[in-house]
Amino acid sequence: MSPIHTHGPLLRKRMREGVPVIGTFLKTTCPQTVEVLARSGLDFVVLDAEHAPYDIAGLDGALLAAHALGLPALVRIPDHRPSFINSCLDMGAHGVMVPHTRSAADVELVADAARYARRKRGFSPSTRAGNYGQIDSCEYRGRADANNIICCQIEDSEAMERLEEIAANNSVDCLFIGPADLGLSLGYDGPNDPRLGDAIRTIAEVGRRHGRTVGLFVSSVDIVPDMIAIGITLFVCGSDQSILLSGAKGVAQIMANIPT
Ligand code: 3PY
Ligand code: MG
Repeated sequence: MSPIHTHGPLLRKRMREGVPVIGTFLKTTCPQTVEVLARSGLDFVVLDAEHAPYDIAGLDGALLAAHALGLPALVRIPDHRPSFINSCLDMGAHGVMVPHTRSAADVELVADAARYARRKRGFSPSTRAGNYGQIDSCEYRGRADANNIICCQIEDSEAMERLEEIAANNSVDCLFIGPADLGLSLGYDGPNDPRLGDAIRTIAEVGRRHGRTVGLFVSSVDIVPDMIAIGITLFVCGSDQSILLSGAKGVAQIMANIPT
């Protein structure tokens, strides 16, 4: 059985059950970073093709490592192009994170590209996701539809206006809040503006009412318990780069503090 069918379903199942899960963004585009983080205990990683220089070959190498090691890996796509979504899922991504989802029509476009049952996604069984043809085609399509995760980012004022219609769309697995873009789009001053907190609570309430997992980007784990208390259960904390930098700064600081 292909690894996607053993690890992907587990993540989606845990999300649906409301079990808190945490991952990080990957911005360093080499497979070795995935290989190292597969040993970290993180629940998943998100390969950031929106804000890092991933090309298709970079994604393929990272997804190969994720598959081989059983680490669920989503791809944050740069835009909503169906061909890119299809490629990511063919290469074995466990799902896509969709930046700037502004309407139910946006969700529909992504779902058409991601779900075989809608009869618009291009089909090939000879992919990593299809276990290189070593699985019955019908069974593969059924499992892919059942297991792939669609995380829609809520990070625009238009998305706030259309939150109910986005959250009501059954193709959405997770409403993922992007606080930086959301604050910018709403015209707020910065991450500590209390109105941003209100917007996050609104998204959590609407998402939970429609039975969606609600996710949030956090730069540190300190606020995770408070966010779990309002129904947010999926977290992406920082990135490989921020984790590397904070570890290295800690090492440098220890040396700087030793009296000479
Ligand atoms: C944002 O904060 O805008 C994000 O997209 C974080 O993932
Ligand atoms: Mg964003």
